[in-house]
Amino acid sequence: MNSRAYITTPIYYVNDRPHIGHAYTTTICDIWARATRAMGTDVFFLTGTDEHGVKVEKSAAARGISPQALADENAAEFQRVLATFALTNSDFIRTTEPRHTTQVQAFLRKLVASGAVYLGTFEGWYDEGQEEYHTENRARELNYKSPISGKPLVRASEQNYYFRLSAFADRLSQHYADHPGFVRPAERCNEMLGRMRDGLQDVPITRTNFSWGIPMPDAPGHVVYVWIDALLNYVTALGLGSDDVSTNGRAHYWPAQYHIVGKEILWFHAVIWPALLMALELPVPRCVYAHSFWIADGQKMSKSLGNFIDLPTIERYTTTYGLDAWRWYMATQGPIAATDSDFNAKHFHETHTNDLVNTVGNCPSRVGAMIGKYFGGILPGDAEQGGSWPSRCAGSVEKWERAMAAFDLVGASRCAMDLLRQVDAMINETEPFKLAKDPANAARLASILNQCAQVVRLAGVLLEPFLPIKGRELAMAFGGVPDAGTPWDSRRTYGVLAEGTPIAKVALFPRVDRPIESVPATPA
Ligand code: ME8
Repeated sequence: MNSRAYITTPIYYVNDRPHIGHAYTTTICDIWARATRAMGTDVFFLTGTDEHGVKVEKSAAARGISPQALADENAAEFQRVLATFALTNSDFIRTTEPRHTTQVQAFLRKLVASGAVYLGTFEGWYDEGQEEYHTENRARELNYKSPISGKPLVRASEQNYYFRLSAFADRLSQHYADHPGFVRPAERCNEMLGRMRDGLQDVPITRTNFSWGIPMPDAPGHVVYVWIDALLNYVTALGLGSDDVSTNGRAHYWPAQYHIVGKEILWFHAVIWPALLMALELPVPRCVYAHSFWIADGQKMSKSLGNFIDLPTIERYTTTYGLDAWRWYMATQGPIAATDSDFNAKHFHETHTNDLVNTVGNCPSRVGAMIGKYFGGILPGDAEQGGSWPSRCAGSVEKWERAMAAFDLVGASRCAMDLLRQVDAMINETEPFKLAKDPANAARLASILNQCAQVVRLAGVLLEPFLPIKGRELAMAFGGVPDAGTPWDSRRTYGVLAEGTPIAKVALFPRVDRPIESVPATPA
């Protein structure tokens, strides 16, 4: 892992209220950011809001307010969500901020100057809801309907500025060939390669039919297409590449290690964005990672069905189960791979009970209770020096580190859980409560409980990015929280708890009696 890393979420549209999808992507980025920071990397984690475009203009008009007022209102709502979910983003960018708009204009001037952007006429199949054009082939594949809203694609033509995407076909293919992990998961990469084989057409990047956007420099009446404006957020936030804007000392974070996006916006990130960067002579991101979708009780979530898991619904879960349980469900049961995940109250409840109550909660509580009972809450010494644990733990930690680096959050979570399950197994096999009956076993008992405590502490370190609140409670109970500056090398190692360390009993995850009843969301 590099000494610094940059991870981004998509910037969310302000014409919509935050829902599980936004909370999901931001939460998985947060887990990665926390884990990667813990490993000693300087992480810049960016999220924000996408505030321009005809959809925002229309939603604002429908409410009789200005687009800026709508953007302000909903951007505030998105920022409130970050606070509620304890997300550790380094910055929040809004595309209506001058630091963004002036740099977007500077980038467009460069693109015009280099010939990558030109004025021309375009005709194609347009998805009005998504503000996206499709090629003839793709439109046919889609049955001339929007894959998102199901509404018919319309034939549209405009005189516009175009980005010469076609000129980058070879360089893009070469990049994919040279960097097999550029787009992940592999299923999504193949999908992009397939679509690229259909041919790349130049992309209109300005609009003249509305005004809520960044004015195209030196082209009165043209505003920058919202997608081009939006993609550039990833570099404007770092103050990158523009001569007219003073740098903000963040340029060294580029290129991004991970752009995490939903699969529906992968084309923009995996094809148009790298081509734009090539045109701007900037390095391309290392990995664009596209997760799949949450669906709700077996049904696609959609605005028209009104079944989005919205903030009030999410808050019922965080109030009942706690924020960490929410994060755990997002990270371990979510659509991080190529298939969609069903959000379901019963499944949430079972995951909470099995993983958190019965394992993450129960194991440390057992260990703490026995150290309390047999050693007065003070960690006894271990004459066996950990037995096989130090090497087993080192193996698990390495696996966790590799999984995290690869954005395999599920794999990383399993490494931590496995350690706790192994502790449970050791307790079940060695039966310390029986050993305790005979003083002749005192040394063996001390070793077992010392080893259990060491592993529990270590598992807590590996769990903390997922469960920041409970992870901290666990660390407090098992030896106290190390200084924020404690190097990863010592935190990741078996056996750092010294004999004599106070160990407290903890009850991290109280049982919840029954699942939350699924309340059908009220139609929007
Ligand atoms: O597309 N399951 O913004 P957006 C999981 N502004 N994730 C979901 C989801 C679901 N059911 N629904 C949405 C935009 N998401 C543009 C992006 S980036 C330069 C511009 C998540 O508000 C997922 O990350 O529609 C998806 O890509 C994103 O929300 C779309 O958010």
